[in-house]
Amino acid sequence: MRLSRYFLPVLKENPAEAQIVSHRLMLRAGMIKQSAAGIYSWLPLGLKVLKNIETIVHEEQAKAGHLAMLMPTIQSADLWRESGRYDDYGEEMLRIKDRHGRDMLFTPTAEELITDIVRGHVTSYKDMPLTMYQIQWKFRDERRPRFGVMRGREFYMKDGYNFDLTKEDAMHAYNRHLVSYLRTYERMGLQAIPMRADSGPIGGDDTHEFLVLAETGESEVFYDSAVTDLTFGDRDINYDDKAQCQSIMEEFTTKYARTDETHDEALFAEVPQVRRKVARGIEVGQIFYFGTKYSEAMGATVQDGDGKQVLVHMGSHGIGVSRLVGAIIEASHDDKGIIWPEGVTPFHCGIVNLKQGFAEADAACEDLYHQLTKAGLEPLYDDRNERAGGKFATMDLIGLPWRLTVGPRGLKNGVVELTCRKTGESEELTPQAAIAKVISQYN
Ligand code: P5A
Repeated sequence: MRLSRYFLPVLKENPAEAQIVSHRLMLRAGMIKQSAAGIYSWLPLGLKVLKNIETIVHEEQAKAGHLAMLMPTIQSADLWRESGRYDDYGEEMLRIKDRHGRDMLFTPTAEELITDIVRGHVTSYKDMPLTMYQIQWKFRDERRPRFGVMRGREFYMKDGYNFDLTKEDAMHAYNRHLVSYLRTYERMGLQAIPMRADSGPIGGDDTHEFLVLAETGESEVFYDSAVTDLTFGDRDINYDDKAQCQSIMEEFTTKYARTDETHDEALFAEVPQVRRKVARGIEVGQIFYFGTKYSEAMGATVQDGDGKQVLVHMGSHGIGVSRLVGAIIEASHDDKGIIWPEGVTPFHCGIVNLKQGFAEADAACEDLYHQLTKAGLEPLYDDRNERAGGKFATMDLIGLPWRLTVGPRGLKNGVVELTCRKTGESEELTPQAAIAKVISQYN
C-alpha cells in the first residue's frame, strides 16, 4: 500500500475525550472514528488489525475442531422469552419493534438462537460432541460506554457454543476452549491469565475470565504472581485428548487467580506474601459451563445410547475481538505510539522515502516494495512529499514492527536503514540483506 493513496486520518493532538492510551492512540492513528457513544466506524488501518485478530481466532478454533458459522444480529424476542432472559437481561438489551409491531432485539449474545438451531437437528448422542462459533457484532447498551473499543456498546465478539451428552464431555469442551484461548492470546503477543470469575447473566458455576494485566483495566484482580511465569509456548496439542486438555487446564488454573467478584481473602492468604498481587486487568475473554440451563428451558434433548431422552449439556465461550485491539495497544506502546506485535500488525514493514522525487531513492523504494510484496508481505510505503520528521512520526504512531528508511546518502554507500519499532535499534544493511531480515521475522 502506498500512503499517498491510503486513508489514514492521523491526529496531531491528543483527543480530549480519550482517557486511556489505547483509545487515544487508536483515534490518533486514524484506526477508528466514533459515530455515537460506544459505537465506532473501523477505518482501513483499524479494520486490518481487527481482521488479523479475527483470523488468528478462526485458525485456533479450527485447530480445536470447532465449526465456524454466522447468526443474524437481529433476533426475535420470542426465543428469549422461552429462556426467560428477555426480562432478565434488563436495560443492556437493545429492543426494537419491526413494522408489524413484533418485538425484536439486537443480539447481546446468542445462547438462545444457537439452542434453537441445534434442537431441531441434533437428536442423537451420535450427533455430538458439537461446538459451533461465530464472530459477529453484538450490542449491549452499556450504562457507561468508555475507553473506546474497550467498553463499546457495539462490539465484535467471537462466541462459541458446545453441545455435549454428559457433563464430563462438556467439561472437555470447556478445557478445549481454555487451551485454544491460551494459544490464541499468545499468538497476539498477549499474556491472558485465566481467572475464576462470576457468570453474570450467562449463567452457570464454572467460569473463567481471561485477563490481560494493565493499569487501565476495568477489573480488579487478585493473583499469585507465579501464574505470570506460565507460558503456553509451542506445545503439540491433541484436542481430542481429554487428559492432556485437562492437565493444561489444571496447570493454568490451580494457582490463585480471581477477579474481585469471586475473590476469597482466606484462600488468598495461603499464597506466600511476596507472591500475593493485587492489580487491574482487561477481560479479553470468558468461558462458561452452564449445564442444562438453556436446553431445559428450550427443550433441547437427544437420545442417549440407551434410547433415553436426555437434556443436552452446554457451555459458551467468548473472545472480545474488538476489545483485543485496545488491549494489545495497552500492553504494547510507548510515548511515540503503538508497537504492534508481528502477529497482528496491519502492515509488515514501513518504507520511508527520505527524498521523494529523487530518482534513485524512488527506484530503491519501489524495488523494496516489490520484493516484500513478492515475498507475501504487505509493506506500507510512505511515498508522500513530506518532511522526514513527519514521516517518522507517522510510522512510529501507527507502530509497524519494522521500518526501512531510504535516502540518497545511504544509497551512495549501497545501504538502507532497518529500524525495529520495539527496540528503536537501527542498522545499515544492503537492501537485499534488509529485506531478508524483514522476511525472516515473519516465518
Ligand atoms: C460467551 C460467548 C458471553 O457473552 N456468551 C457467548 C458468553 N460472555 S461475555 O463474557 O459476556 O462476553 C465475552 C467477551 O466479550 C467482550 N465484551 C466486550 N467487548 C467490548 N465492549 C463490551 N461492552 C463488551 N462486553 C463484553 C469481553 O472480552 C468478554 O470477555
